[in-house]
Amino acid sequence: MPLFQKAVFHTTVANLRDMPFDSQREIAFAGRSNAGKSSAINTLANHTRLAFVSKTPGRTQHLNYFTLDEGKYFVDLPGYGFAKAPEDIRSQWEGLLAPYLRFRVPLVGLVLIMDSRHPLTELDLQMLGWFAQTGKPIHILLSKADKLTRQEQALALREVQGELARISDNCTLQLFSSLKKTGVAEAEVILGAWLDMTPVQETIPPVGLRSEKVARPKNRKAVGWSARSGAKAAGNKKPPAQ
Ligand SMILES: Nc1nc2c(ncn2[C@@H]2O[C@H](COP(=O)(O)OP(=O)(O)OP(=O)(O)O)[C@@H](O)[C@H]2O)c(=O)[nH]1
Ligand SMILES: [Mg+2]
Repeated sequence: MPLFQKAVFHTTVANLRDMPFDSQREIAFAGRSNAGKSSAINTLANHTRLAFVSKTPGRTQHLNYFTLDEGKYFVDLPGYGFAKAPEDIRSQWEGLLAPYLRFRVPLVGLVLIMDSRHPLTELDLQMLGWFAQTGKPIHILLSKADKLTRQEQALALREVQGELARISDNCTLQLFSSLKKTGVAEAEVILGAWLDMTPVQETIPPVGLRSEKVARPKNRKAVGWSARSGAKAAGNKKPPAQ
């Protein structure tokens, strides 16, 4: 089961004073408008319409909180780089985003989404350099990887990795596609560790028991214990009293 499958929408925040007070750990998703932030949240949550996705850039306007587990959140941020009036951009950045990213105590790390076809734009570099000063980690998703060939993907990874090495030593990187749902397990490892959430391991029955099930005669009921072979498999336990 995907680690963030339980995600549900919690609240939209337009003022710092309205931040959820019970948050212990949260991860913010930032990046250019249209880079695929909301889509990435939906993909990680294995959900189609949790965060609002749109072809029109600039649709996510405030901070959208999604509860993952008690006191743990993903936060979808408004994108940057979409032409709005300069005074709107400044007031949103100075009044909400900058203080949030700089001072929010439960914020444990930033996921920076960059379109794998146009990574490291001027604004991405500004964001990277600026957030790196908090000392908190950054995980980069090179999004829309489905639009690149394998060769181009490898090249994009290598090039961005090279640039990052010069900017920050607290930064990790991977390819991601919401369309193809690739990169989810890789992201879960990093984000799960930040949030102190561990993937639930599915219990796979021992090989012997699986083959026994296949070999079971058709007319025998599927019970957990069988007198002939089950005692051994069940650790020599007696069958429950009838
Ligand atoms: N091919 C492809 N398209 C994608 C992928 N991820 C997102 N898109 C598309 O890109 C567009 C923007 O996606 P959003 O998730 O809304 O982007 P956003 O970064 O949240 O955008 P803003 O909220 O405007 O900042 C939509 O049309 C998505 O369907 C992907 O992995 N592959
Ligand atoms: Mg969005």
